[in-house]
Amino acid sequence: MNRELSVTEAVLSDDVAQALAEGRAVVALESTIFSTLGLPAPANADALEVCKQAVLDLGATPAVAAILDGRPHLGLTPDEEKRVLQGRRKVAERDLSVARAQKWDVGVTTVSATVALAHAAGISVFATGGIGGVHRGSELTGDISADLDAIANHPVITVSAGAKAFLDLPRTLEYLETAGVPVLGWQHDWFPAFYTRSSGLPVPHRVDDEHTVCDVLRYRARPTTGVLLTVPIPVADEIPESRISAVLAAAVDASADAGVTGPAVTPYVLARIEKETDGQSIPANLALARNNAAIAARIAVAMTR
Ligand code: PSU
Ligand code: MN
Repeated sequence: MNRELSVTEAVLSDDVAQALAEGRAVVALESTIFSTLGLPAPANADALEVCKQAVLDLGATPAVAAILDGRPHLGLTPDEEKRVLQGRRKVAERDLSVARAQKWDVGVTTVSATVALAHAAGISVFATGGIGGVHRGSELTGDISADLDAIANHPVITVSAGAKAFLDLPRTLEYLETAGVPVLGWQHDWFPAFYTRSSGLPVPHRVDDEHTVCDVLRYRARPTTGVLLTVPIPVADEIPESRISAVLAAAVDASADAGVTGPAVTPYVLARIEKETDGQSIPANLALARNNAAIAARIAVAMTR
C-alpha cells in the first residue's frame, strides 16, 4: 500500500519513537477519556497526569493517541496535550480517514481508533478506563461499540476495568466470545463492572501474572486477534453496587428519553452518572484508569523480556 495513504501511520513523539526503536516498553493510552467527553475539567487533566506517571513509574513510556491537524499522533508534547484536553470530536477507528481527509484540528481517539494506531506502530499493550460494548436495548437500537470488533481485529492487549457498567454486560461478553477475543480477569474471577469489582458474571479465564497475559497474545489463534484483560477497580475506590445500579439505569433511560444516539450516547450517559453520584464517579474513574495504566506497564515491560 502507498505509505502516503496509510491513515494509521502516526506521528511519534521523540520519546515514543526512541523507546520503540530500542525495543523498550511502550503503553498506548486513548484520549477520549482525557477530553471533556470522558471527564470534566480539571479531572481530565489529572487523569492524563496520573495515567502517564503510572506508566513511567514502572519503566515504560506512555504513548497518548490523538488526532492533531488531521494526523494521528502517539505521544504528545505539553502543548499538544493542552489541545487534546479540550478536544470535542470523538474519533473511532472508522473516523481516522475522515479526520485525515478533512484535516480535523483536534480529534480524541476511542478504544477502537487507539488499538488500530497502536497495532500500526508496533505497540502491543494499551490501557483505557472501560471499553465500549453492547448497549442495553441494543436489540432495538443496534448500538454495539466498534471497540469490540477493533479488539478482535488488532493484535493488542487492551487493559480495562471491564466494560462500562451501564452497558449490557452479558451480551458484551457473548459478543466477545463470538468475535474470538480471549477475555482474561486480572487476579480476579469476575468480569468487573467498572465502578464495582464484580458484575456477578464469571470472567472466562483468570490470570495471575503478566507473563501469562503476554503468552496469551503470543499464542493467539489468528494473526490479528487481540486480548481483553479486565482489571477490577481497587477495593478502596469502589462505588457500592447498591448506590450505582439505580443511577446507571436512570442515566440510560434519560439518554433514550432525550433521543441521544450514536457516538453521543456514551458521553451523555457518563455526564449523567457524574451528576447523579454528586461527582463520586470521577475519583472512581481516575483510580481505575491509573490502576489499569500501571498493570498495562507491567505487561509491556514483561513483553520486552
Ligand atoms: N469509558 C469511560 N469514558 C469514556 C469512554 C469509555 O469511562 O469516555 C470512551 C472510550 O473512548 C470508548 C468509547 O472507546 O467511550 C466508546 O464509545 P462508543 O460507545 O460510542 O463506542
Ligand atoms: Mn455506539
